[in-house]
This record gives sequence, C-alpha cells and structure tokens, in this order.
Amino acid sequence: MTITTTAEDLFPTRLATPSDFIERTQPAVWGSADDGPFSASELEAHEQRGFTILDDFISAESVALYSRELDRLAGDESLRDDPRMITERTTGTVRSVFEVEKLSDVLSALARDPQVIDRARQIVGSDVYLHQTRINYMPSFTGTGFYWHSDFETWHAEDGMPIPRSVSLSIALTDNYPYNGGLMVMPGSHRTFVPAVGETPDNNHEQSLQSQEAGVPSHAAITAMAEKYGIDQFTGAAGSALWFDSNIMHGSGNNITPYSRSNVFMVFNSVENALGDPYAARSPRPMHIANRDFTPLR
Ligand code: 6CS
Ligand code: FE
Repeated sequence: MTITTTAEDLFPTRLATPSDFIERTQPAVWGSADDGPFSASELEAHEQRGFTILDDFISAESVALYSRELDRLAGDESLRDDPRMITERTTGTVRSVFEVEKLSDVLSALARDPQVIDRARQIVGSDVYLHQTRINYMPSFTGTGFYWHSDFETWHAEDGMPIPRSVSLSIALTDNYPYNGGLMVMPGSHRTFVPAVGETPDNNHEQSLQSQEAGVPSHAAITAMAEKYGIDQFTGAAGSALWFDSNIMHGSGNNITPYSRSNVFMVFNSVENALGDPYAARSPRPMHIANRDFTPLR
C-alpha cells in the first residue's frame, strides 16, 4: 500500500489546453455566528460575495503604529538582499516584504489579536495557521498593479493547498481611492475556479511577485467571469479591513496618482487544509512565501 500525503486534485490547473471552469462545492464560510465576532448576516454576505469590508477595523493610532513598522522594514538595509524583500522591477523601490510576523513583534501580535484570529477561525471553521504574510507598498506615480488572478489558483498549483479553505485579511494603511491602484474584485467569483493554461516555469516566484504571468486567466475567461459577476472596487479609509476568500478573482491597475497605497496582508489557512506537494509545479516555493509550519496560531 502506498501512503500519500497529497490530497486528490480537485482543481486541475496550468494545463496544456483550456478547460471548463469548475464550480466549487466547498463553502466560503465554514463556521457560524456563535463561533466568533462576525454576525450571521455578515457571514451570509461573505458566503455570497466572497469578501467583507469592515470600516474602522483598526484605530488611527494602530494605523500610525503599523505604518511605522512598514517604514522601518522597507528602510532596513539588512533586508536589501533578503529574499523576503521584493522590489519594483523598474524603479527598485520596495514592493512587498514577506513573513512580516517573524520580522515584527507588532505584526505578530496583530495576527493573534482576537479581532483578527477569531474572525479567521470563524470563517474557515477550525484552528488556523499563517500561510503567508506580507506588507505591500504601492508607490505614488510609479506603482504597478497585479493582473487578474485568484490567489488560490497559485497556492494550489505552486504550494499544494488542497482546497479553498483559507481567508485573507488586507488592512489598509493609507486611503484607498478608486484611482490610486486599488483592488478590483468580482463579487461572487470565489465560487468558480478558473483553470489556467500553461506550465509553471521553474522558480516562477522569482518573477511572479513583481508581475504575475503564469496562472493568470485568459482574456476570454476574464470576460466571461466579468459578464457573470461584474466588477467592484475596494475603496475605504486607512484603518479599514478587507476579508476575502482565497479564490476570489481580483487584480489592480497601476498607480499614477500622487497618493501611495500600502497595506498589511495576512493569509490564514485551516489547519485541516495543510499543504502537500505542489499540484502543478516541480518544487514547492520557499517557506517565507508558503509557510509549511502548520502549528495552530495561538
Ligand atoms: O504568489 C502569491 O502567493 C500571491 N501573489 C501573486 C502575485 N499572485 C498569487 C498570490 O496572490
Ligand atoms: Fe492576489
């Protein structure tokens, strides 16, 4: 008998030829109103739309505190050659810093704040661990966006995440306007998995975190998804939070305005959805991008 730790592939992707969309059978919300801070109606809306915006999620003092952490990490010379720091391809300015819960006590505490972890546990219906954390910084004038994608598509293909049972939290540290490169989402699109065409290049993460090219949907697929679900934009003042399903279709444009945009981003995966071998890549990505310590976060 062979024992395999990798679960069955319910979401084949990075294929040689286009294939049909897959309607998922798993819910977005696994817990109930009794399990945490989200109300029954908030959970119901999250199930339908695949995202929830909470205005004033953190205080102005906390925005200032996390912004100082962002400035400290972005300016840390010792991180310049660290793989956790991703810079903009064209200008060399800092784009993301990964694994921030290990680089910052303040951000480690944020992940464990009951307002955060209890909501994450409530949505995925179990204990959670941190799959990925990062701070994202989109500079004024020259900031570049990310093409349309589903995070789960990458996490499944490149990280071996079996099913979409994880939730992402993005806390805005600057105001998000419709015009400064904010996130566009297709509400309800988390229900549909869009298989991508094309094999994953080796060491894809070395370029995909600057500009994602493998694993993005075709123009035809994006057109069909937009026809079905429409496009919303996440706007909101600094301090607001966006909780979103791992499979929601999203993307962002460039930022040519004088208003930079930054956020703290944390992905909570169910401990019952631990990573196996990648489903569609030759080797797993490094731990600072796809954590493989599945110890429940406390
Ligand atoms: O690679 C990741 O984990 C995340 N970053 C990109 C550019 N796409 C997929 C996912 O959002
Ligand atoms: Fe994304």
